[in-house]
Amino acid sequence: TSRTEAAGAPSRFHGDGVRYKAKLIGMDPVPDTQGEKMCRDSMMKLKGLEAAARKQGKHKPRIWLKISSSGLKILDERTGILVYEHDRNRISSLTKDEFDPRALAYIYQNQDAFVLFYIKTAHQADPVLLDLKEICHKVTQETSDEPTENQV
Ligand code: I3P
Repeated sequence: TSRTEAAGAPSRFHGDGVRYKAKLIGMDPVPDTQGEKMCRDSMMKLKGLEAAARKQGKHKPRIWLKISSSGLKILDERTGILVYEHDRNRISSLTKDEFDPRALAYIYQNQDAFVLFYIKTAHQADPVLLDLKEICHKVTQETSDEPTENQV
């Protein structure tokens, strides 16, 4: 018998975790960790910048998203170089793009600064969002419940 994910074992996120192909639409400093309108405005601004860049023949950087139990890593697709490492404890405001089923955004807190990361996934954004929700949700569980060290 195998322990399934349905039984609560987050095994797919162990070690390197799961990997998705994506592109980085852009990043934007924001004033807070959350705010629906703030996120929407920021995403709209970045979409505008993306369109302007495309008119100049520029392409969005291609990346790998690696989602593991520690958080999210953004790697350059071609070189594999780690570009950003985002601790799951500092990720907030996971946002679905209501106009684009292949896009998502989140806010990362670094010291006193907050930055919105806007990402275009190669396929549907939903499974990626669910994975991100899952690893970020563990934070809430672990801080509010008893330690779960024996969980495999
Ligand atoms: C491309 C097309 C792709 C887009 C790509 C564009 O334009 O819109 O869908 O990739 O963006 O260049 P064209 O059809 O004129 O070649 P995404 O769907 O992933 O955004 P990119 O150049 O930033 O990769």
